[in-house]
Parts: sequence; structure tokens; C-alpha cells
Amino acid sequence: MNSDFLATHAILARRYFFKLGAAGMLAMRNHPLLADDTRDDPLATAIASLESWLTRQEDFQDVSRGNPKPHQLPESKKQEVGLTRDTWRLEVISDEQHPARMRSPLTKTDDTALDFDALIELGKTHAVRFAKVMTCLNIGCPLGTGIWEGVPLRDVLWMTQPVQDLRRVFYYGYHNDDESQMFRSSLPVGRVLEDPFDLPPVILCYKLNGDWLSSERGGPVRIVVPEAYGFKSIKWLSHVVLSNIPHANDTYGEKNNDVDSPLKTFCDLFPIANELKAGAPIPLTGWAQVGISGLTKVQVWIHNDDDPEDDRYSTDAPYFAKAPWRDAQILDPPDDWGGGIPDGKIPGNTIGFDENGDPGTWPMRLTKAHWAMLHPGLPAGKYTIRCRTIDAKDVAQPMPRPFRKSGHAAIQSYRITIR
Ligand SMILES: Nc1nc2c(c(=O)[nH]1)N[C@H]1C(S)=C(S)[C@@H](COP(=O)(O)O)O[C@H]1N2
Ligand SMILES: [Mo]
Repeated sequence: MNSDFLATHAILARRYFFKLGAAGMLAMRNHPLLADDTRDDPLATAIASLESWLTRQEDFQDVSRGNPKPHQLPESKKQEVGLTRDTWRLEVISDEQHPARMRSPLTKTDDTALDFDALIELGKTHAVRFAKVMTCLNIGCPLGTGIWEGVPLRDVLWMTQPVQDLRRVFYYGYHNDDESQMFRSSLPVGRVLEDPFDLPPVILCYKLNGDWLSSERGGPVRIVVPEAYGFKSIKWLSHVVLSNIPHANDTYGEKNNDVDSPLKTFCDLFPIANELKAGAPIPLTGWAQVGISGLTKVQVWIHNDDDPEDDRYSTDAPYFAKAPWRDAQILDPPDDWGGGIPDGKIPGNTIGFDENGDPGTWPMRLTKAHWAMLHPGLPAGKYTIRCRTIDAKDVAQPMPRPFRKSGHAAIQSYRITIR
């Protein structure tokens, strides 16, 4: 661990204790981390070892289909199939089955397909960037958080001069020229043309955390849909199809997924030791995904497995609604956002942040927040730890949308033994 890293997190820890008021101040005064020593303090150690808010491109978890996976092709093959910045070209065409009427499709045959230089040129006047957590609808944990940058898809869509019969936009990327490997996603055209509820636009993304989008993250260009789960953000983008089809035709829909589901609010605990000492304070930290409905609280409940009274929480009230949940502390914005962005600072003109790189609201929708709690300690026994979010509409996880195939949001449980 380098000293910069510890310094950043010492600030985090200091903020945590300030927020706890008088008791926190007392704890802080005797706090080993603040005396440059993290070894003996469990909460300080836990906060100090938290992941950074932004994720380095190479540290994202990868969800890529394909045999071989397009990002693993040799450089020469990438050149050949347009998976490098100097060979990439995007076709924007009409759907043969459900044609949309457009005056000037962008095609390779007519040599009107959009190349990378033209996209960057558009970017000089039209580029936007915003923070977003990339999460797989089917995996319990976010894959990474980034500052995604690119040109709104609508600016390229309008280049084709669509006239009528346009209801849906679908798109896919390079898939080894094998139809069965195609991974396609789709959006109502309205979502491409307009940004409801103050959402950032759907973009043709070519930068992540200030660097060119890497091949593994879907470079040269991927779609990024701010409010959606990962499967809408198609990597190695090669085709955008304007269609009159009246419904979704996402590949992900074929596997029983709810393809219209925006990001949910939910949280989880970072792993802790499963055997702890009786009476010793228990440091708990975790993350929360801030979905479309925002986040106001993270709460923790530790249940004694032998306590018969507590059975009622699981039988009468769904999702442990009546359990004695206790509020954890949602951590403030970090000073260093991490992820490899220059100087650890959010650049100007990032949607949702001001000119100094400070967030306009916190926690920030469609991203992630970290939380911490110091439990005073427990007598010997077996326990189950659970955590849950309360969204900005005061709805507790996993409501209001508890179904698994619209995005993971189940309340996780962790068994611990206190000796
Ligand atoms: N072309 C293509 N795009 C894709 C995928 C894919 O397999 N092929 N996987 C999708 C899924 S299911 C997810 S969750 C995200 C993951 O993004 P990441 O690998 O950058 O973390 O990419 C999406 N885009
Ligand atoms: Mo996914």
C-alpha cells in the first residue's frame, strides 16, 4: 500500500468520525489511523482499504461473449475487422424487415460509414461525459464505475436524415462474422432523441476515465446507456439499425431478462472475517448502487440465529421489513476519485458535477456510494448480518422491483460466529 493511498483514506476516515458528532470526535482523537498507524483500528483499516470511487478500466469485471472474445483477437485481426481506432467504421442503416425511412444511411458500400476521426470531430462540439456504474443485470455486484465520454447517439442518427416509420433503434457490435454470436440491444427511438428525467444522453462512447476506451471495455466505440444495465451498452459497436419494429428485440430478452428495467438501488457488505471476538467492535463497510430512485439510507441488521422472536421478521413481514434495522453512515464524496483520472479530479463539464469537480447531489444517481458502520460488538453466538438500502422515495430494498430478472437486488446475508 503506498502512502498516497493511505493519505486519501485517512481523510475518508476523518470525515466518517466527524459525521458521528461528539462520540466520533472522541473516537477520532484516539484514532490510530490519524496518528499514521492503521494497524490496530478495525474500522479505520476497513475504510482505508475501500476501493476507490472510480474503477480503473483494467480493473472492471469483464462480461464479454464471443468465441474468441473480440478484445482477445490479435492486433492484425483487429485491424482487419475495424476494431482499432484507425480502422473503425460505423454503419447506420434501415432495418430490412421493418424499414424506417431515411434519406442518407451511413454505409460502407457508399463510403459514407462514420469513421473514428469523424466521430472525434463531432465530439469537439457535441461530446458529453458523465459518471455511471456498469452493472450486469444478472450479477450481484457492480462491474465498475467510470466517467464515460462520447457523442450523443442522436447526433449521428440525425446524419441519416430519417423521415418516418422510426420507432426503435437497435445496435450490435463485431461478433466474429457469426450470426449466432451477435449480441444486440435496443431502445425506443424517443430515448435516443430526448433525455427524460434529467438523464444524460445515450452516447457513442470512446473514452473512459479520460483515456481511450480499451478493447476489453468495448473500444474503439461502445454504446453507453446511462440508466440501463450493462447489456444495453453494446461493446465493439459496428451497426446501428433504425427500425419500425414496435417492441424490444434485445438478445438479452431471449434469456428471460426484463430488458426495460432501469438500474435498481441496492447494497452489499464487503467481506469480513466469519469468526469474531465477543464484545469486540465490528467494523462494517460496503457499497450501494444508487439506482434510478436514488439513495437516502443504508441500514444494517444483525440477527442472533438462536433468537426465536426474530423468526417473525422472515415470516410475517416480507423482506424483513420489521426487523430492527440500524442506519449506517454513507461516506462523503472522496477527495481523490481514483480510477486513473488525471490528478484524481473529475474534469470540468462532467454532467452532474460543477466546475471544481464537486458533485451537485450526493449520493449521485446511477453511480455508487460507500458506507461504513462500527457495531459496538456482540456476545458469543451465531449471527446473520444483513444490509439494505432505502431509496429516495423511502422504499426499502428489494422493493419496489423485487424480481430477479429485472436486476439483482436481493438482500444478502452473511453468517458470522462470535466466540
Ligand atoms: N458486443 C457485446 N457487448 C456487450 C456484451 C457482449 O457480450 N458483447 N456484454 C454486455 C453485458 S451483458 C454487460 S453486463 C456489459 C459489461 O461491460 P464490461 O465488460 O465493460 O464490464 O457489456 C455488455 N456489452
Ligand atoms: Mo450483463
